[in-house]
Amino acid sequence: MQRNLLCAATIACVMLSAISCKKDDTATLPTASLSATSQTISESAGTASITVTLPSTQSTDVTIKATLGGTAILNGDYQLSTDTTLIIAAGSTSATLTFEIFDDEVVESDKTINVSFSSTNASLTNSTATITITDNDTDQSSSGLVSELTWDAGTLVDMDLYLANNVTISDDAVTDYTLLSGSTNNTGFESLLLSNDLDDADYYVLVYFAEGAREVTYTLTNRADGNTVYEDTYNFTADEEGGAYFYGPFTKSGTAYTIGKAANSVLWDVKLVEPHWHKGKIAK
Ligand SMILES: [Ca+2]
Ligand SMILES: [Ca+2]
Ligand SMILES: [Ca+2]
Repeated sequence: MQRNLLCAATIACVMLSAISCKKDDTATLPTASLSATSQTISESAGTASITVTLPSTQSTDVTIKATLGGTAILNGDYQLSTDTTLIIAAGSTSATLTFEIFDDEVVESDKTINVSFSSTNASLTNSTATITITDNDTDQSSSGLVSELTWDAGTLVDMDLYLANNVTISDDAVTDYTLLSGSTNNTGFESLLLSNDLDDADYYVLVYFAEGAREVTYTLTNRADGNTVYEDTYNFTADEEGGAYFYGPFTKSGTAYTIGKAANSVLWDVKLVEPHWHKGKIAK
């Protein structure tokens, strides 16, 4: 009986102690706040940032994790300049999450970066923030056929667009071509104009996989007179780096464009990868 009473008293003490400790832990969590929960910037802004601030310094590091979402494409529309795990070091009161915003030539809708913050050793006055990126590009489709190249989120890749004519295809391989122009952003999406001013002829758009180390799902959108006329995706593997895909022909007649050799023909007639690429006239 005495033993049972002792056990019951011990259990009660442990429970009280646990409750007491829990209360103390909660009470000591510092409260962090965000510098901006909603901001709107232009695509040309260069950078954007969100700072997490504590009201006073702490004796230990405070860790805040940021999780990204939204319609903006990581490493397409923007890239991270800092890690998504923010550490407010002991003795400091703030840490900043910074983004580089890519200023491409693609006409697109406004996009958002949604950031959710969480922490196991701080409480947050606001746990979400949104950065809205407004587009700054002008539709050129009245001047010709516009091809735009975008891709999925993932590690950074560099893909470029080129325009070629005098393309010679033999046994499903490109043996010669003349390069006319190119759009070569190192970061961000690409846009190319097949101008109404060019001679009537057959043209090809080249998607060149310049640099990257992952499979890429890309979308090539061609627009004439503001309408989408072709759109598709393809998985571009890392071992195809340095290769190009020829899409076409785009047969130009005045301001009208016919895509593919005939109705229902496949848009990409030729898939060109190294070493064939170096038979061409591009010096990268
Ligand atoms: Ca732009
Ligand atoms: Ca744009
Ligand atoms: Ca590029």
